Amino acid sequence: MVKMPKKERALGMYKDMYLIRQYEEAIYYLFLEGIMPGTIHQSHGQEACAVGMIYDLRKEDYILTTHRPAGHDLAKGVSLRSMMCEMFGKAEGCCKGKGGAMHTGDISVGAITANAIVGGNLPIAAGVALRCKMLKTDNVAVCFFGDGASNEGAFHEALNAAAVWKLPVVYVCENNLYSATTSIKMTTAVENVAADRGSAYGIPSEVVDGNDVLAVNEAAKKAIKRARDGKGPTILELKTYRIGGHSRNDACGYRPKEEEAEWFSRDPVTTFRNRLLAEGVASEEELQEVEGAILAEIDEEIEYAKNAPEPQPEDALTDVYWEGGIA
Ligand SMILES: Cc1ncc(C[n+]2csc(CCOP(=O)(O)OP(=O)(O)O)c2C)c(N)n1
Repeated sequence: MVKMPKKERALGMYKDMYLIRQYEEAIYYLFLEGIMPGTIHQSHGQEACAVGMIYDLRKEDYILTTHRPAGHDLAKGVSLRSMMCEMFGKAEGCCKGKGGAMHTGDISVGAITANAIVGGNLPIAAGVALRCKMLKTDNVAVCFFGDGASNEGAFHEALNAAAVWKLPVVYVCENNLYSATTSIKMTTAVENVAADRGSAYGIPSEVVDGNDVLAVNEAAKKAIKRARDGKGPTILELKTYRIGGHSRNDACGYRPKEEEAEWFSRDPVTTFRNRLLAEGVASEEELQEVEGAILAEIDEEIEYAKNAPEPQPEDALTDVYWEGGIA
């Protein structure tokens, strides 16, 4: 078990995980009530992956995420207000209301707009890392993807390029055992879908408990340092589990109940909360105060976003490529 860090750092990690959990819970109910348009792919259950990986990144470092981006984006510092406005399709959304749940991000904090094409962000991450290298910065790119994405051709092409060019990129497979509704047992012959394959490209890898924020953070620090030091890419495979369905319409009938119970007993947010209490890092009252402040902030931003201005019809013609250039 990784040693508990100092109080400020430990509480910082807890706050980030709690914010992600509660943001996604709130969004889920707004969808069910029919108040919010579109769909959502929640990352609840996978908060430790986002927070452990991103906690020590600099603002100038980049993340590249997927159709399940909320946790990564919030952890990287995309503002809650701009995330919430994006979910309501409002002009103040991080993508001006044009992206929705699968396309959040904010380049000003290094969160490259999420890419919902499974595996599509892996070669882009190699390109981002190549740019960091060519400009002689020591910034790094961290690229998240699911176990399903590691069966895409783009995964193999990106890994090969990243290895050959020793790119400053960390590839992070959040292995939640399912690609949408299909069990990994039906799609993949190796046990560690990303890590076992890294060796084919000469990339070092590590398999980590993705529900333990401190374990993820230990592995992240090593991989990020390796990338910053010019030693090339690493693959981390974080074993984790979604709490809910693939998207909001999925009741998860395909998952064995015993499997769910086993993983739910290791919920990353409650496990870390219990450890904070057990090791005397924070009292119950302190944690409730932290949690109350986050819940109040989320409520405030929901009200703000509901009343925020809509994009104008002419805005549909900006931020698009056309034959004359970019509008
Ligand atoms: C190229 C491509 N194929 C199929 C889809 C439809 N699709 C969206 S998410 C998903 C499952 C992806 O599974 P995984 O990579 O394991 O990520 P997870 O959903 O588990 O986070 C699929 C098949 C897509 N978006 N892009």
